[in-house]
Amino acid sequence: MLVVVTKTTPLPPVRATSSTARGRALTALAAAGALLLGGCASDTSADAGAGTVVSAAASTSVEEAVSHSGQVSVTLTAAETQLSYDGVTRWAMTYNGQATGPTIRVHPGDTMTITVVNHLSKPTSLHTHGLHVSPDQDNVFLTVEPGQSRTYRYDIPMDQQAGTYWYHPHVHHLTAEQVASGLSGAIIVEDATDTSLARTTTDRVLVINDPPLTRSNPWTADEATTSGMGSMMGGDAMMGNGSGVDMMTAMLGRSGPRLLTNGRDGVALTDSGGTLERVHVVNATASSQLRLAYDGARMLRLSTTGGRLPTPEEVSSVDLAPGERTELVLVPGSNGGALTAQRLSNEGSGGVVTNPELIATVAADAGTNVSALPRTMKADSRDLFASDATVARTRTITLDGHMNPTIDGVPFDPNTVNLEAKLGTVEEWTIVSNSPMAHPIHLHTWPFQIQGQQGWTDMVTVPAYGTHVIRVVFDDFAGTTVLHCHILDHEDTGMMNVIRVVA
Ligand SMILES: [Cu+2]
Repeated sequence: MLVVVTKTTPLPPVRATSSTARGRALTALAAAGALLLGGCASDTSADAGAGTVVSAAASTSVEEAVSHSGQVSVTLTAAETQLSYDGVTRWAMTYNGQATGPTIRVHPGDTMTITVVNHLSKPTSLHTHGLHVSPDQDNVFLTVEPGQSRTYRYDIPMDQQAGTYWYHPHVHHLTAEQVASGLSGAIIVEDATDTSLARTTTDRVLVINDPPLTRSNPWTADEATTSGMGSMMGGDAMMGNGSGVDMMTAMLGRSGPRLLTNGRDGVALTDSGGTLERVHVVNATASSQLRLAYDGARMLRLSTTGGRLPTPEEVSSVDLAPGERTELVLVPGSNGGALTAQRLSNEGSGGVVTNPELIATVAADAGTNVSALPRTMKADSRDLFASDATVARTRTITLDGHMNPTIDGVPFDPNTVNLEAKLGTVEEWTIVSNSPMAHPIHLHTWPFQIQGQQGWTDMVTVPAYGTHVIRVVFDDFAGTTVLHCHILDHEDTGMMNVIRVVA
């Protein structure tokens, strides 16, 4: 089996300098009080444990595994690690010792093989978020025990939409901790449109998370109450489920002091050689709704969370729930440009809770020739809401609860099937929220469409006391998997149901 791992073009960390775009952006952000640098890491020798100490140079780029002759094989070794950060180090859980797991690039029809080696002290597992693959292959009921390994094989179907997907652990009660601590990476599915785009764009992957910036794991039981992570209101009543966070954090979802991009305080996109800057963006946070904005000349969106749009569209901002992705072209102004993100509240009617945080700067000499982009892109043109569409079944799904949110009032039990659907049918779900929080609901395996919104997705964010109608096409694969809230502390406390699709 061919294994090709190459380093991508390194993305140097951003340093404030003069009147460059990055300096301008950092100055503006610092003035807004948004640069909440960790600053709590110092000597790390006592905390290194069995982890690997990596150098700053090694942590400044994301490795890539690219499929050749229809195959790609990757090993992901999960371990606790000390990463260089802000001149010192921070504790993290990593794949292969890197702040961001390797990017895996595949095509429809490829076979992707991933071996997870678990050097953590607790079980882990793997989920390929958004991929339309068999639930028997993307099996989230399996675990990889400490000291063990497991090899997952995924047959990417020919009808897999090109776009931005990602992988992360999915062990009940442990998902929030492991994802928030850094275990994730991007999967990019490429098709003929990518071949066309590659002629005129420089392709980057930006994995955004907000991990703890502490010397050791802040979610061990005796430290949780003083970590201050994710809890805007404090509180020290511990959850009884081993999640390692207080009740308020479990309710709001855990989040770190600032957003990191590929493990750093923003990255500089400086070496495009005059081509357009194209970025695949993954919201890999455990609970943070992001609002992306850009102050350069133009921002064009090529993909929604679930695949390509038929044509590039100009946007002024893009909202990404935790777990969602997008693909953007960033056209610089005369001084370049800065891509920023604000974190939105999950409570009530939402809204901004942080000032803009820097994600990436675009150099002023990057390409500006938007007319070089393909006018039409390969996209799945099916409209599940077309007037002549056939719906086999309708159901209402209710999101309940505040401190212990659930789906249809039933906490997760891996041995109980909560919903059963028939292979080859389309269902319409009205998802009604009786909850005072927004919940980004994710369905595995089968992509869907949201009424009133364009494009495909695998996630729908239902606002507090709001309703969304979605239509799901249960094609290609029978089997059993889950739907759940992607505020991962909600998933871990039971906001997850089992769905079985039968032939
Ligand atoms: Cu939720």
